Amino acid sequence: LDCMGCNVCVVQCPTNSLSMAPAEGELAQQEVFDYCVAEVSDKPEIQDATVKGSQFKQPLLEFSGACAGCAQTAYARLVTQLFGDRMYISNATGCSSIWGGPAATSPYTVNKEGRGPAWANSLFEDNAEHGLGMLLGQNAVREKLVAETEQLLESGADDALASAANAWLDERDKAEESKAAADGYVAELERVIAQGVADVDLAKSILADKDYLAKKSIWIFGGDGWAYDIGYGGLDHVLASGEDVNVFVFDTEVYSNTGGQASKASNIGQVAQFAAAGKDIKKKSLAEIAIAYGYVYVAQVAMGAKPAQLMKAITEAEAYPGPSLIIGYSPCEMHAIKGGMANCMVEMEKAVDCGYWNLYRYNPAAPAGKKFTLDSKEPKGGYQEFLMNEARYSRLTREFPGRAEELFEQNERAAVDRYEHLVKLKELYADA
Ligand SMILES: Cc1ncc(C[n+]2csc(CCOP(=O)(O)OP(=O)(O)O)c2C)c(N)n1
Repeated sequence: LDCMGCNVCVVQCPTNSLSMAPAEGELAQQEVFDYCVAEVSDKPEIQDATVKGSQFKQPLLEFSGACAGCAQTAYARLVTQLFGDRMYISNATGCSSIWGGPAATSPYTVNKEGRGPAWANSLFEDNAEHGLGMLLGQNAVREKLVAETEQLLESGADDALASAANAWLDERDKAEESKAAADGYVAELERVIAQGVADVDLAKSILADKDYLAKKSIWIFGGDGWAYDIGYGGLDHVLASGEDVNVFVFDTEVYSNTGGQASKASNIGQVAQFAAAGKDIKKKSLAEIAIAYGYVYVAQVAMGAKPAQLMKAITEAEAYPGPSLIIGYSPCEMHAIKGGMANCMVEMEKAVDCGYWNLYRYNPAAPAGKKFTLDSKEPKGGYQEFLMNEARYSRLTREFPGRAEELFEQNERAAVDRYEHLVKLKELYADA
């Protein structure tokens, strides 16, 4: 009933098993669907962080008001499948704050235990700082919980409480282990309060903050206008802080939500507002600026091109105990792709194949010689065809044909240089 009709599932299905049909004829299926949602249990044994295994996990982002075929929601949904039950999201103003927080309803939801992403939007210009604040606030509460737990142990806890409290102290910074340890500790706290067999006031005070016992996953979401331009100073500050936050940039190469203004992520020859005759300077390499810190996890990904690389990037970023930045290529309505947004994922693959977009990961936690991985292959050609497949470029050939030829050539040359540069980086980091 909530299908947007984008057709992406039909285009992407590896076994061509799907087709679109008018909803009216399918309503009899609704009962089956409702039964499945309510009654079919989770199957943890087939769930993992692979492309396939992740899709057996419950998405905690459901029906948003995004444009049909939007790439942003596909990325965000996947992140909620992996970490949604312990996830905090700080969302920059932009498309993702509009489809992510339409106010009257919320597309973010909870699992059967009532756990789901906690979400808030501050401002366009201070989203990274807002996300860092979410982490620092939690750290303060958790430090208080540690101090109170130590006090509780000193004040005389029975064996069962002491073992649950110590288990939580030991496991509290491990994502999965801390969940079970927190549940065990909460059960013991409730028992000693009911039986009056420990410092009840202290136990109640710990229980009041029980939501903070399990380790959380902090995510900072936003578009390229936020990350490359208006929120950049704050983003840089937060990445430099060394704190354990994860940033996901939905890179549509344009300010999508306000009608398509050029950003520093826009590319040469791309037509956008404030670049009506095609942008004449190249895209900023936000990823490389972040890599220069040396202690920031950085990845460039494109779901439709190499989903396995995307899975690695998301899991490595989340596991890295410092700041992480993932930049996801996000085809958008604004690109006016031939055939429409049903081709969203196909277009990502084309972008990577021709070298318009490159896939790589920089992992500070990897051993020396293995920190930088170039995940995309040498470009296969077809660069100009790729540009001509999108009206954000092709329209320039009608409006300013001479300039179009010149700028598109520059765009391709910049891509060739960029790939050569990435190969050099690979060699450089192989020795570092
Ligand atoms: C300081 C400030 N300037 C401008 C705006 C208006 N504004 C809201 S969203 C947005 C565009 C966001 O673009 P981007 O970050 O690329 O995200 P997208 O919509 O493309 O996902 C703008 C300009 C604002 N909210 N605050």
